[in-house]
Amino acid sequence: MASNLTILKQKKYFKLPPNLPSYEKAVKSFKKWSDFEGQLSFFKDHKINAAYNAIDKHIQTFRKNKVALYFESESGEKKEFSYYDLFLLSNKACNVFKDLGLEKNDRAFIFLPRIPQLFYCFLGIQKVGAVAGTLFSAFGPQALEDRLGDSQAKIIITNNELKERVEKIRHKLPNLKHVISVDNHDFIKRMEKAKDSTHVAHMEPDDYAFMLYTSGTTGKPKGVVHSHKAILMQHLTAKWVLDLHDQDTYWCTADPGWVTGIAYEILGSWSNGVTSVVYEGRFDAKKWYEILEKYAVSVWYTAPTAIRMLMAAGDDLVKNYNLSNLRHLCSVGEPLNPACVLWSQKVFGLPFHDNWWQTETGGILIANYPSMNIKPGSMGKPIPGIKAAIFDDNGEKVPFKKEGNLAIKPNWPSLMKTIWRKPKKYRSYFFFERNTNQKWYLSGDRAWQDKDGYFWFVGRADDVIKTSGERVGPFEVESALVAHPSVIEAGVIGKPDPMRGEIIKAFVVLEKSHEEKIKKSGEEKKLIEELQAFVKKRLAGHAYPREIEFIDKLPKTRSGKIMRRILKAKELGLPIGDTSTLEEY
Ligand code: 6R9
Repeated sequence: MASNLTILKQKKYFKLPPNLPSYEKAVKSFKKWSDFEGQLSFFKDHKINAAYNAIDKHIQTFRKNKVALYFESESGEKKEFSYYDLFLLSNKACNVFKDLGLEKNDRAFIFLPRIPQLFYCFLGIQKVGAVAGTLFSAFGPQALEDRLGDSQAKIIITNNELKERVEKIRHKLPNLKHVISVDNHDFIKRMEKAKDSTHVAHMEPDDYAFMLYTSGTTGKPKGVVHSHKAILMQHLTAKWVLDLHDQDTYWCTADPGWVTGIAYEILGSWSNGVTSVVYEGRFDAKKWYEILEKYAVSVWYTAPTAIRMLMAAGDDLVKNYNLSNLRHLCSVGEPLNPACVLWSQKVFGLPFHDNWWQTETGGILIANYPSMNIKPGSMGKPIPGIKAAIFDDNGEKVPFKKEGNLAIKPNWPSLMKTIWRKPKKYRSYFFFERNTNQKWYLSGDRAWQDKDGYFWFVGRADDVIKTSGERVGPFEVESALVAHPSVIEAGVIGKPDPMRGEIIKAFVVLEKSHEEKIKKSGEEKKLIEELQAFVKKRLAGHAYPREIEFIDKLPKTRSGKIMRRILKAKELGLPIGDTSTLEEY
């Protein structure tokens, strides 16, 4: 458990003066977000475009020929792109998409591994004025169908390998006009022929710029939609929290299928003019240290599971590398154990700085800043301009040190604009404070605040699972399992795991004949593996249950809802709690 008493005094470890020299002063002097709009580039008609702000604005500056992207493929192939290169390539992509009939406000999705095409196609879609969406390359046909169907996407950009999964469901997607493979001769030819200048769509600040599907407790994943002006928040937080400077080489290890990859590997990072590293391959401790050393990375943004895996790889390994260029380390996605912060202080001479946000918030909202003392285990303090507070279930603020619901005062520039085609769901994120009737955004996380103003994460208020930093809805996994002929019902929970934060555990009720067969033949293990492979293929490589237990009956409410809370309590040997709504069990 995190100790409130351990305070890590920030030595003057930074080799550059931090962009936010005094947190307190910044908080005090903050008046309104529009005071910062000068940091954005507007068109003459006061309209904007996020892609223009990420890339094009640099073309008129000394950064024109600066490296924007160092790319290394899984097989070790290296490429580099200047801001000017990305400007030209995203202009071409924009023209290709326009030619194919993509228009303002249409949705276009990218289903690619972390390769350069992903980045300039994303920017190209935004330049059209269309809504850019991303999809993890681990997604299977069901996950794709849910997202492409709900968003009524017109175009999907993929590669030859992943295309097969799209083809399987294409007949169910009447709105999908083009499946473009970046490996395909036709696309390559179109890109070659396309003009390298374009008219970048002038958008209202609140017009839609990108969308991402994310999971809740129930139902299918929901389309969280963000506006062009969200880049203001991403820009400011990349400056204040990630402390990006022109001299930096920055590595954000996130995949753009996750909001972190969009906000801090495309938009907020490039809008600060930084040189970014992108590595296509998966996690590998040796390879990661190699990348940090080879590219002389100075700012590194990663996630707790990766940090724990690096810790597990041992202190001797890291000693083989010269990582003296590292200047600032940040982490997001799950609670960062105090042990990780202390370990990084020991091996890198720098502590990891935890920060907190969500797909829905569009940018970092609570953070540990370079100029502030870290309390290991705490998420830090709200961004200047952000008001965060803890509420009880009746909408009343609770005193310091008391656990409750973490809520944020709207409207910061990157708060989601809507949930795609689900306005009711969008409204359900907000509540009114009991005594003042002020409106707040409800995060769905449980937390508490200490007397110094630091926030401490406790857990989710709902059943959403975070495994290796990925957000997974139990319902999606349950639905995938139930699609298997042997499964009658399934209940899915997040089970605490020292490495992955949580793992997915499924309790499965088998169809009678299968149950008997298994009992007789003892082929339980084989069926477990079959079910795991089934979910992986259908849903996503990361969203499969690492543990499966067969049970006779699931605990349910009288209205028939699976009570995951009870499955979890039983699994952890905890008291079951209130069972008044439980059906006879
Ligand atoms: C950016 C991102 C959001 C949920 C969030 C919370 C968990 C994120 C955290 C953290 C503890 C942190 N979370 N950062 N928990 N400490 N520093 O992660 O977005 O994928 O939408 O997940 O992740 O539970 O509500 P997203």
